[in-house]
Amino acid sequence: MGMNQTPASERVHISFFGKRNAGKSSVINAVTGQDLAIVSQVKGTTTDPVYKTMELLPLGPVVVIDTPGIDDEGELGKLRIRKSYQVLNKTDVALLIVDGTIGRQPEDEMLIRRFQDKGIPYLVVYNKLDQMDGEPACGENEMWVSAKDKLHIWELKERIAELGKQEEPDRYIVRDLMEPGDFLVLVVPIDKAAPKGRLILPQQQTIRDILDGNGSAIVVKEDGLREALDKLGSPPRLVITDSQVFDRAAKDTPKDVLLTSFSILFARYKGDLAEAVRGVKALDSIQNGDKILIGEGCTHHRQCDDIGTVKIPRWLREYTGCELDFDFTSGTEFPDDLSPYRMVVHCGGCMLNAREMKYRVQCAVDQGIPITNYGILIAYLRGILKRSVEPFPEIARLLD
Ligand SMILES: Nc1nc2c(ncn2[C@@H]2O[C@H](COP(=O)(O)OP(=O)(O)OP(=O)(O)O)[C@@H](O)[C@H]2O)c(=O)[nH]1
Ligand SMILES: [Mg+2]
Repeated sequence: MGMNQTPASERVHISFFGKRNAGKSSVINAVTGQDLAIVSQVKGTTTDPVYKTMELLPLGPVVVIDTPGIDDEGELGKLRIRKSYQVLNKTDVALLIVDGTIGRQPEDEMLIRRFQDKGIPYLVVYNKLDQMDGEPACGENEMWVSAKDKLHIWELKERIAELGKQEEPDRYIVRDLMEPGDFLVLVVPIDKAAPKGRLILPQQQTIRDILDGNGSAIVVKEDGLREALDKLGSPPRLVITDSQVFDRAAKDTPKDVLLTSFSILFARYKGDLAEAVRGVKALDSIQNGDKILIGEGCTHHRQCDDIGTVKIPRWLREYTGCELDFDFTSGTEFPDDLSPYRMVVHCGGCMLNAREMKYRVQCAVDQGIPITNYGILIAYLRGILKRSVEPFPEIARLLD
C-alpha cells in the first residue's frame, strides 16, 4: 500500500462469487477494464482469492476480490471453497456470477442465503448474454451481462456503486465526539518503535477525522503535553494518547479534561467497544489451564511488535497468576469454533475492514466466549481503563 492511498481497511470490499466457469474472472476484468484475473475454459482456474485495490468509478476506492468457484471438487477443492466462504466475512458488496446459459444452481442458492443471513447487499449477475437468444427477463436483484461482448458492463458498475454507497459508514473515529472549531490534543510518542519519517495509520486517520469534523488537531510528544495544555488557554475537547504513555498523559491532563487512547477510539470504530469492555472482565475469573486465543489481523508483526505473541501472554500470566495456554492466529485466519477458549484477545484490527472485525466479535458473542482487544486489555491491566472510557458514559457504567 502506498502512503498516498486509501488504506485497504477503509475501502469497500466487493467480492465476486459463483460456480467455476461462470465467468467471475471475466466479469471482473470487464468491470475493471484491466486484465487482473486469469480467464480460461478450464474449470477451477482461480485457485486462491485474488485482491486488487483500485478506483472503481463511480464508487471510488475499493478492493475487488476474485474467488475460486464454490463448486470445486476434491480435497484441494474443498479448501478453496472454504477460502471463498472466508472472503464473505469481509465482503461489503457481493456479486454472484451465474452462467446465464445454465441458470442458477443449488450452490448459487446457498450463497444467496449466506448473503441474506449476513446482511450483505448483493446482486445476481447472469453472464454470457451473448449466447442467449435475446435478453431474458430478470428480477430486481438481478441483471444480465456479457463479459465477452461487454454488454451492460456500464450498468453493472452503476449498480455496484449503488450497493456500495448503502455501505457508507456512519461510524467515526472522533468526529462525533466534537464540535466544529474544537481542538483536540494528540499524544504521539516518537520512540524506537515508531516508523521512520511518518505517523502510523491510526494516528493519521484520527487527524484526518478531526479535520473532516472541522476541528484542530494539536499533535505533541508525551513530554510536550503539559506545556501545550498550559499554552492553549482553554481546555481541549479531548486528549487522545498512545496507550504506551497513558500514565504520563493521565498525570499531565487535568482531571476535568476528557482523556482517551487511540486504541479505545479504534476499538469503538472498528469493533464493539462495549463488548470489549465486557469481555475484559473475564480476566477476573480465569483459572489455571485456561486457553486463550490471541488474534492478530496482520501477518507482518512489524507494526504490532511482539505485543501479541510475547508481551500480552506474559502480562496475563503475571496479572492472573495462572498457568495459561495460548493459541495464536494471524491474518485472515480465524477459527470458526472458539469453544476451546476461555477468552479471545484480538488486536485493534487496523489491517482488517470493519465488517471482518465485526464478524470476529460476533463469532465470539454468538458462542458465548468473551472477546476483548489489546488496547482495552492493556488499559485494564494497568488500571487506566476507567479513565480512558470516560468520554463514553454508557461504557464507563459497565465497569461499575
Ligand atoms: N460466451 C461467453 N463466454 C464467456 C463469457 N465470460 C466468460 N466466458 C468464458 O467462460 C470461461 C470461464 O471464464 P472465467 O472468467 O475463467 O470463469 P471463472 O468463473 O473465473 O472460472 P474459475 O476461475 O475456474 O472458477 C472462459 O472460457 C471464458 O472465456 C461471456 O460473457 N460470454
Ligand atoms: Mg476465475
